[in-house]
Amino acid sequence: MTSNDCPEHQLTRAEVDFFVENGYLGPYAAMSPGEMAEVRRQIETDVLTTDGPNPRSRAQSRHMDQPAVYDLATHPAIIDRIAGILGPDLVIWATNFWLKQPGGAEIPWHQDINFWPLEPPVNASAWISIDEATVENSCVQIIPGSHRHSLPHTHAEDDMAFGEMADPAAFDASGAVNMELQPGEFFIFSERTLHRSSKNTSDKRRLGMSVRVTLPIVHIFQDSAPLHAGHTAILAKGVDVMGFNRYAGRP
Ligand SMILES: O=C(O)CCC(=O)C(=O)O
Repeated sequence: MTSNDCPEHQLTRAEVDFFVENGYLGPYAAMSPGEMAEVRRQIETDVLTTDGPNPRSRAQSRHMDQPAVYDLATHPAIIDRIAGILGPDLVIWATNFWLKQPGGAEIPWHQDINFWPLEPPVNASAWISIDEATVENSCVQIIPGSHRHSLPHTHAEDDMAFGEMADPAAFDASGAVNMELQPGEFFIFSERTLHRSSKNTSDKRRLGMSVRVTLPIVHIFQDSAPLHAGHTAILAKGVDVMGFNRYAGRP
């Protein structure tokens, strides 16, 4: 699918400068909380309780088998804004749901690129809130400016959701920002922006989805965690003259 540029989604110079300086942008609304309530219902019935194309995880690559996920990932409010950062030719190479039930474990500070074999390492992610995400139910936090350096990662602690985390000695988290979002809102961040979410100590579920967007010139190696045999990407905008990826349309 190719989305048409909509003037209201075009980034201003000030927004691009903010992203360059801080490594994130937003929040923006892709849809209203009422519209997201309908998408949430489809995700609850068609995605969370069914097997998808990735045999390792129901949470990954559901753009391949679920129209609602494809439509959310390719939403023009998201893709047009990412085009303001990465340019006119965009590849959605992964989608991941982030379901954090009450009691759900801390996701430690990390830079996504530590886990991804993208070459060259270029990616902009959008994290879209499906439930309301607040400090109470463990919204994502980011550290502005942390995208300027690659940081060493080390073993995470046993009670954390990931096996690796950014070395706590290598960064200062005192300027962390809470990305509190209403359902249907999203923010954009780079492949190196440090982010985390705390343990969900509330009694409210927190569900979001990340859309991972790169360029046709980037090789996405097949052992990357979200990928699997038969994985297909989405040419979300523009053209791909490189031919590295397998693409599929709306399922
Ligand atoms: O949802 C979370 O708590 C973590 C999200 C994340 O790590 C990501 O989108 O890369």
